[in-house]
Amino acid sequence: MSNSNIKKPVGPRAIALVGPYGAGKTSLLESIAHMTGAVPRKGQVASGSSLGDASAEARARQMSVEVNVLSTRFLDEDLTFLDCPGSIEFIADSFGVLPGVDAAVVVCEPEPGKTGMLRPYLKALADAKIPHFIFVNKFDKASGSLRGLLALLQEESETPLLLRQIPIWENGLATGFVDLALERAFSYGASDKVTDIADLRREKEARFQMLERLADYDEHLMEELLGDIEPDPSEVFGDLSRELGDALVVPVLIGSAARDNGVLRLLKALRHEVPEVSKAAERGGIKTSGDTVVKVLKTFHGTQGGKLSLVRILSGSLKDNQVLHGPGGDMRVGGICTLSGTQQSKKSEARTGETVGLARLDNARTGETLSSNKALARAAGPLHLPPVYRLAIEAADRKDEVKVTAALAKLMEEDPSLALEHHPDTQQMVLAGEGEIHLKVAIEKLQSKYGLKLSTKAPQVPYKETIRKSATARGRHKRQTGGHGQFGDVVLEIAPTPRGTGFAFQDRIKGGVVPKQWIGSVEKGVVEFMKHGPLGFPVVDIAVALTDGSYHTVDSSDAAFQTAGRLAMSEGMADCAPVLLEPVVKLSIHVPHEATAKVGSLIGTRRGAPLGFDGRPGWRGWDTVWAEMPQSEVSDLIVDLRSLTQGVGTYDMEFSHLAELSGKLADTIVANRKAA
Ligand SMILES: Nc1nc2c(ncn2[C@@H]2O[C@H](COP(=O)(O)OP(=O)(O)OP(=O)(O)O)[C@@H](O)[C@H]2O)c(=O)[nH]1
Ligand SMILES: [Mg+2]
Repeated sequence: MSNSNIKKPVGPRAIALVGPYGAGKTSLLESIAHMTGAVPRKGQVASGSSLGDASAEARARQMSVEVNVLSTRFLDEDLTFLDCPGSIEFIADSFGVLPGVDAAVVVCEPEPGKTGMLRPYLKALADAKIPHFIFVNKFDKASGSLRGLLALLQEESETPLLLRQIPIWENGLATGFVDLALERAFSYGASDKVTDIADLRREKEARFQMLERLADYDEHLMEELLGDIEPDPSEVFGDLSRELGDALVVPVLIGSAARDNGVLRLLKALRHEVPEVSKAAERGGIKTSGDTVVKVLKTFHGTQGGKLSLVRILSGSLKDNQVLHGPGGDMRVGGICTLSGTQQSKKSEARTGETVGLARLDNARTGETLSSNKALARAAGPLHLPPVYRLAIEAADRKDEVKVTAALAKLMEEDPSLALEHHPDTQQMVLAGEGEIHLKVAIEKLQSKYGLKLSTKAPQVPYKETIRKSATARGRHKRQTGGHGQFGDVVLEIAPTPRGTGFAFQDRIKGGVVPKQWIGSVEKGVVEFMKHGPLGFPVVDIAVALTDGSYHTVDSSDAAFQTAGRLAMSEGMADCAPVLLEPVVKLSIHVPHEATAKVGSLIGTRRGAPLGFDGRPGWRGWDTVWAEMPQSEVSDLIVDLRSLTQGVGTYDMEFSHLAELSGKLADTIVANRKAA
């Protein structure tokens, strides 16, 4: 083969392993650790012995719940792998890591029914023009045609796929593969040993297709193909790295992480073809210069309170104790380390391209760009990941409340897709995030890391109430106790107003029967009453007029008129035909087109009203369905939506309006409120 395979070592590179849940990313990380000598013995996810997923929460579920880091050396180069969790509920970690890597490997299974799960990852990578491969893992279990799978994968990728390898089948099992760029066959087994290409015709055909695709972006190669001229290997390898580097094509490789099959070839492809860090810097709008520029990819909080920021050095170098400027302020680096699983190796400096942990960057947040040059510091971009699941939380022990708030702040720093919401009506503290497991893991971490226990329940829906009829009522407050008495007397007219008008108070007193200085007191009493109407909920959309009353020169007071106002309301509202109001939200539901009809029926079963649908902009083969739905029906909507869509369906929501609710459902809500 030509000397195109012999290349000068380049600077340290960072590669993300992303892709759907359970595809084998952490197993691939393990295989890479094993093959590059980073671990003495290969571990397994299933037996809880893998380098990644070391936390109690990950081990218990045998799934990744946050990014695993492995810095290792392959031949003469430094590579850092960032193994991201695949569950859609933890996708924030992938979004955090991707802006700082040189390339990503999208790991998937050879299952035609699961290709739709790749879309969120392929879309994010294509949008950001991040070079990426697809590694079809679990090929030890593959059957059926790779071509068929490729066609389905292509539907999920805006960027053309480029099949780099074809399997060698024996008795329905893949026993090796032909690398179409090298034109060599490898049989699976210890380090993929070279064998003969058995089916030359099939190889030639597949190779020609690969070259044709490359030639789409290389006129010279196209001319050669048209003229039946065999291109020089250096031209082919040159195109492979250039077109990967510009994210024009997505090379597809196959293998099995569990058996180390195809992993060596993957490593070699990464080594030869992944661009240097300057390309990632350029994507982030950073000109390489002497200035130190780092991107924060992830934030970890240790049990001992130590904060570690995982950063990629996009430009310049870094020394311990160096000062970095960030949007949150200046900070001094309080320790540098390389990471390999849970192991941290301290060092005093790091160079361009390295991915390292930095201690004590108190003012740094995930997504930010920090620099030695103040002018280059940048805030984190927005995370476009609306919460879709919520739980009301409470410290199991009341005296832990302050600690819980502090610990939650740390969890939210580690994971920007977690949020804490406080609703003024319900007075609940609500944890919002990407799904049930996401929140469960957060709550378990609170216990395992900080020893704090929480109790959880479904959040209350902020119902309100209003009235359907008008009424007039008198409130007379009179008390004679020893010295000073209390006296206030008012007549109120209560009337319904149109939806959304809130509350209006009118003073129609004539002849000073209620003196000016007590009018405000009456209104205060009315407002106080409105916090809990006859059904138990805040009252809205009413007008109250103060029409009459009387006072006492000695005994009348602010407090007495407030009480009188409250009394009149309590009398009058009962006669006003109170009715429950439930919040209705407007949903934009995003799903693959195949699921659109099913979403229509889902909306129906949840008392929703469909408002139409259209293609989702920028998402080929997806629709956005608009609907109105009572907020109470949305609480676990994501669960159904995901089961209809291989987990990729999602929604945005915004408050729309309050709608009257009566009948059995309303009676139950009111009864539950009274019992609470
Ligand atoms: N047969 C077979 N099984 C594999 C292979 N690679 C991984 N697995 C199994 O697939 C399961 C999931 O593997 P993981 O490595 O945890 O997958 P992951 O992509 O990291 O999963 P998440 O991080 O939860 O998204 C485990 O039970 C692995 O043993 C493979 O090459 N062949
Ligand atoms: Mg994993």
